[in-house]
Amino acid sequence: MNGAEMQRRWGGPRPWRRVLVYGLGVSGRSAARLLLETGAEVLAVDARPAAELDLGDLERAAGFELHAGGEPAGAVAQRLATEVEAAVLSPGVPPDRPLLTALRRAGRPVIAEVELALPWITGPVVAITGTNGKSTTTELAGAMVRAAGRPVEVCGNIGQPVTERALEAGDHTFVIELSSFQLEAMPTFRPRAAAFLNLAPDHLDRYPDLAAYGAAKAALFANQLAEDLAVVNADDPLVLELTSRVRARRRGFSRTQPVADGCQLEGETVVETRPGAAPRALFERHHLGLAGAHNLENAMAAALLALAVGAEPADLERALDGFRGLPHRMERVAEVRGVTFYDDSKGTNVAATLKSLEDLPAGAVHLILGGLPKGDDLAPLRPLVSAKARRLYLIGQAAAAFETGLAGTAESERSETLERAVESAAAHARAGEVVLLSPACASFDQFRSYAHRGDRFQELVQQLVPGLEGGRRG
Ligand code: UMA
Repeated sequence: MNGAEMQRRWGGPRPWRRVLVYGLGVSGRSAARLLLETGAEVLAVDARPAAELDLGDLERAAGFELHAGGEPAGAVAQRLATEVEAAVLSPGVPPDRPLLTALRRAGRPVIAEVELALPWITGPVVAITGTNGKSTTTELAGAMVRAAGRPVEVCGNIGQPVTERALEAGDHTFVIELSSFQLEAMPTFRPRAAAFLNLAPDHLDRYPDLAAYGAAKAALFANQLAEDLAVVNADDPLVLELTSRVRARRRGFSRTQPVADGCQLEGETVVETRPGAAPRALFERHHLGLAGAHNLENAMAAALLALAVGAEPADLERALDGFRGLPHRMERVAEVRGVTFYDDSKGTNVAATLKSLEDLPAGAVHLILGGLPKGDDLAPLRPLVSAKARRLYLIGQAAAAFETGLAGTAESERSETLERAVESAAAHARAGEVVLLSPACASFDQFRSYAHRGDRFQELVQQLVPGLEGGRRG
């Protein structure tokens, strides 16, 4: 990239010559690579010791200086704070780290990895946030834009750093999943179309309350103008309240009520409504192969986003036909002697577990709950657990809290481990019933991630299959 091109892309006071990259997970490593590409020097900080970091080619890159094993203090911290012109922080790094606070006080920008990527993106940008359903909606919107014949990059919190895709394919349509952590440090982000799917208690270990968490998400719309689009869940009063003053055109989606501008369910058809125009059918519900009311909402939001960047109704149906869902989200693992096993390990908060229970048969669910608590109130679970669950299997650090919080709703046992929970649920479940792992908790007390927990669940279920069918085979 030549100097003029770089200046055009960076704009303003950029490019920076020396930048702090805080956190060297997937986002930090990708941000460091982009910065080195621009000719900047990268001073990188990570709490983990160097031996635990997976730096690859960065380790020997010219202009890369590593400070591993904790945030530097004293003279080194002083040097970093005075030398760097800006900092890029990874989503998992709390923004109040002393070094970052010092930089902000000195007037240096502290930005998210996604913000760093923006000058490289010349194609249309679609963004998705919300407590639950983000990844499914992001994948669906990406599939719909792809079905319309446009080259698409699906990235962000879904697992692929935006800086990586922006460097390689900045002129494609970007469909970006954003967490509240990322949105906290994106001062110039202005998506062409953006969706806020829902808001429920989550990450209350990082935010003081739901209002602060919601406000971080609503920042998605802060820079939009009247010609942009804000897609909101018309059935979620918190989302409506947080977006009541957006400048963009606000379009709603609803499963339960008519909306003036957006889309609604009429019988089995999702219909688009526009002020002053005749309604038009977008897609028939049966094209969506995913179970759950929440997945219909996700598909409605994805449709409104995709329409905003050039998709047509026929593209939406084609994309839905080919969409199989994401791993660990109400993933059907096996059916054995009439018992269906679902892996919903991504159900890491109370609201997600509620959505997953909603469509399951009454009194027939063997529900595996627990893990690392996130501070959610368990009371909202009580009515649906009473209605749907036949038996509860409680695991991890949260087992005792669930036992107390859900007392009297359904028979329960302290299985403690996932292994014992699966074994016991398989023994208790009868034909027509369901075994569901939807823990309403984070996984880090017993697993590396929700994916690790889900993979282990699937392994355990597969081991049980021959046993349930009559006699274990190995
Ligand atoms: N670190 C520090 N100091 C700290 C905290 C972390 O140095 O105080 C270091 C860690 O030692 C580690 C690095 O920072 O080396 C990890 O950074 P990170 O936690 O930001 O993880 P990444 O690997 O960069 O992944 C992040 C997102 N992770 C989080 O938000 C926690 C990924 O979302 C995302 O896919 C990826 O960027 C690409 O955008 C994961 C997630 O759990 C899936 N997201 C949460 C969610 O969906 O609920 C928000």
